[in-house]
Formats: sequence, structure tokens, C-alpha cells
Amino acid sequence: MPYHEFNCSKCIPERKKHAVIKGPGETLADALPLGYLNTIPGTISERGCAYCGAKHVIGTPMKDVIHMSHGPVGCTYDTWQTKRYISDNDNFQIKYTFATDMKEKHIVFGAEKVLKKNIIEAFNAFPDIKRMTIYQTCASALIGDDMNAIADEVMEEMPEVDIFVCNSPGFGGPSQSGGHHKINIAWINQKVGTVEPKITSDYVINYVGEYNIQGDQMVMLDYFKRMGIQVLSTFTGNGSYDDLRAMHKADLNVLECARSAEYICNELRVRYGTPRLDIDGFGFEPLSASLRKVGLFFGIEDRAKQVIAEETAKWKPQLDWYKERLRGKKVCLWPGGSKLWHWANAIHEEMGVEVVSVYTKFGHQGDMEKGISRCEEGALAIDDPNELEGLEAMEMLQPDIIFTGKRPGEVAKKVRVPYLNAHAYHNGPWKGFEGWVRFARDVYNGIFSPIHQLSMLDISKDEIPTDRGFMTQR
Ligand code: CFM
Repeated sequence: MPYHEFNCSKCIPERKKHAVIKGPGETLADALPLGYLNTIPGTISERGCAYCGAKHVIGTPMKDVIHMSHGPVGCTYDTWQTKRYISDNDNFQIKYTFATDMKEKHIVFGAEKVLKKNIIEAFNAFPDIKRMTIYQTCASALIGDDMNAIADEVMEEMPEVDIFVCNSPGFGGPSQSGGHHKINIAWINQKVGTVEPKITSDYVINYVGEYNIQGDQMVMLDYFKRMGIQVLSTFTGNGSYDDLRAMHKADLNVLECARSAEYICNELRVRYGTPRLDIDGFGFEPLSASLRKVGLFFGIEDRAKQVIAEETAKWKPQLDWYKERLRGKKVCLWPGGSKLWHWANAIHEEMGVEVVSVYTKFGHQGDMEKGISRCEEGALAIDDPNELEGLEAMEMLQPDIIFTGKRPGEVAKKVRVPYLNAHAYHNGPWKGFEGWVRFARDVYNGIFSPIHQLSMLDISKDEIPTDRGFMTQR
């Protein structure tokens, strides 16, 4: 049986089918954990909610927009300090955060009036910004405020503004993934097709499922531009609201994070006949293959080859320097969603590290399928892990470094495992050829930095341990 049972989760028998170890000669059919199910009562999940998936992952990277949460002020928590989807308009979208600040009286008497007042106040406070997205939260969904009606009212009174309504309350799915789906569909239903763009090239794409973490989008845009491609819109990192209204006019949707944004690509294919091409901006080989595929689609493969040759010549020697030093280091890839399969074999092959575990907090079974198929034998794959399982896995696998989020990352530090931020990166961007070198440098610094060696000291014993401390050394 390939399922892996954690000692700490023996009291939650349903957890057993959520982890597997990839055994020798096993097919994916033997070794696929359950996924995208409701969190099991009793396990402390680290997932986000469907509001978070809609607003904080996909909505807010749109740059020229007032992003207003219709709910309690705490719902706006994720902003400058946790999100790093920068933009070239001085980061307006993460510098300012807006909420209607619902209180008990609004729950009792309704909050439509306060929503309208807030919308107008926000537009007046930022007269240069004429676009707004309003997000439903659990509170406003439960009391049934008609946000669409309020948005229509304001747009009638202020014809120069445009408002997008996202009805994705926190309970709208088992995790943030439910919110990804809702906002994808809401955007195509409400906004795509309402602006006609200026076409400046014979090769026009939408760049989809790209969130410009620490500048990823800007690095990739440079390659597309050098190939003579017009990037009509980016869904949504550093993306402009009105550009995204014109998504219907692209020749091709180039899709990066399929987990969060395949829905809109699939709809664009059904409604407008635009083909979808899945690509990968991480890793020299996957990225080169991706640029070649895009080139091939338009019959400009030679231009792709030129970009690849230039970039590889410039950056490959540096990557190889790190590979030599990182060979055999053990890595846990523990992001939220799709990065486990974007990275698994790419870091193994191009940085020489061993991926001993992958996990996903909200990925679907298809993400696990891709992730596990790209892992080596013996890798431990976990769906929707809880904190104790993470600790047990680290004790069992003794990784040299883990990629994860801030919360599990702090837990890892306590057991003296260095961590890198899989979500917001350390010294990104990590996409593109230069980004991949930065990625390798972060891994190298994470493992070899003297400060981490110091953290291995067990001051309670006043001695220097000969190997990594872990829990037994405390
Ligand atoms: Fe896609 Fe993302 Fe991810 Fe995701 Fe995320 Fe993210 Fe992530 Mo954090 S859209 S699935 S919901 S690649 S915010 S930019 S890093 S968990 S693996």
C-alpha cells in the first residue's frame, strides 16, 4: 500500500489517504493522494479561504484598481507585508487597502448604503484611479447585500468609472482554489469583450496565470517583446484592468499557473476560440521549451531560439556553479498549489538537489499527478498537510532546506531547517533565466549561510552539534 500514515494523525484515520510515498515501480494510479476535498475536522489545515483565493491571489495583482473588500476590516490583512506582486505604477494595488469595515449594526441593518458611500469616497480620494473591484466576504454574503446593484448604481452616477464585482465569500469552496474559479468566471462574464484594444503586432497573446511575484512578469515580458510578440494583457500580475477587458482579442492564451487560471483560458477557448498553450517560466529547459512552443505557434521559432541562446550563454555558467555545490542536497517542496510541479524535476535536474517531499495545500489531484510524476522514487507527497505532519516529515526526511510559506517556515526554523519563501520568494524574481540563477543562489545561501550554521547551535547544551540539530538535540 503506497499510502503513508503519519503517527501524529493516527487519531484522524481519514488523513491516511492524503499522503503517499512514491514507491519503486509504482504507477500514479497506485500512488495518488486524495485532493481538493473539504478539510477533515480535527486536522489544523493551513489553507486559505475562497475569498482569499479570489482577492488576494488573483484580484489584487491588477495594478490600476481600487480593491475594496465589502466586509470586516480584518479581511484585508494580506497586503504589502505578505504579498509581493509588484507593479510598474508604484505598487498602488498593494500600497493601499480598502474595506467597508462592516460592524455588527451593518449585519443587523444591512450594509449596502455603507458600501455605496465607501465606493464614492475611495474614488474621490484617488481621482486618478477610475477602476474598482469590490469583493464579497462571508459577512456581506450572509446578509445578502446586493453588491451588483450598488455597483450599477454608482456606474450610472459616475459614468467615468468602471466596477467589477467579485462574489466569492470565504466559504465558497474547500480552499482558496474555489475562489480562483469564481473570479476567473466572473471576470469573463462581466468584463471580457467590453474594450477593443489596439493591435500592434501579428503575434498577440494574453499571458495568463502569472502574478508578477517580485517581478516575474517583467522578466518574461522582456522575452516576449524580443520575439516581437504583443502581450495584450497579463492575468493578472502587473496587469491593467482595461487591458484585461480586451482579452478576447488575443491569438493565443499563454498559461503559466494552470491551477489558478485554466478556467478563464478554457472559457476563452469555448467563447472566442482562442487556443491555450501551457508554459513554464521556471528552469532553463522548461522555459526554453516554452519559448520555442510559443515561437512555433506563430512560426517565429528562430526568434525564440535567439533569445534562448543569448540568455543561456549569459546565465548558464552561474547556474552550473551553484549546481556543483548543491548536488545531493535534500529539499522539501511545500508550496500552496502548482509550484510543486513547476519546480520538482526542474530543480532536480538543473540544480542537482533531491526533492524528498512535495505537498500542496489546495491543489487538485491533477496537480499531485503532475508533481508526483516529476519526483524521484521515495518522495513523500502530502495533500493539505497539518503542522504536526510537517514536523514529523521533517524529522523523518532531514531536509537541508524547505520551500514553503511564512507560517510553516517559522515552524521549520524552530527545528533548525532553513526555509525559503515559496510564495513571495526571498531574492526574486525567480522566473526567467536570470531568475533561475537567483533561485539557485537563494538555495545556496539558505543552506550554506554562516547564520544558519549558527542557528544549529544548541545553547542549552552549550555545545556545537556535529550534524543538524533537529528535535532530538533540543
Ligand atoms: Fe498558482 Fe500562484 Fe501557486 Fe496559486 Fe498561491 Fe502564489 Fe502558491 Mo502562494 S496562483 S497555485 S494560490 S502559482 S499565492 S502566485 S505562491 S500558494 S503555488
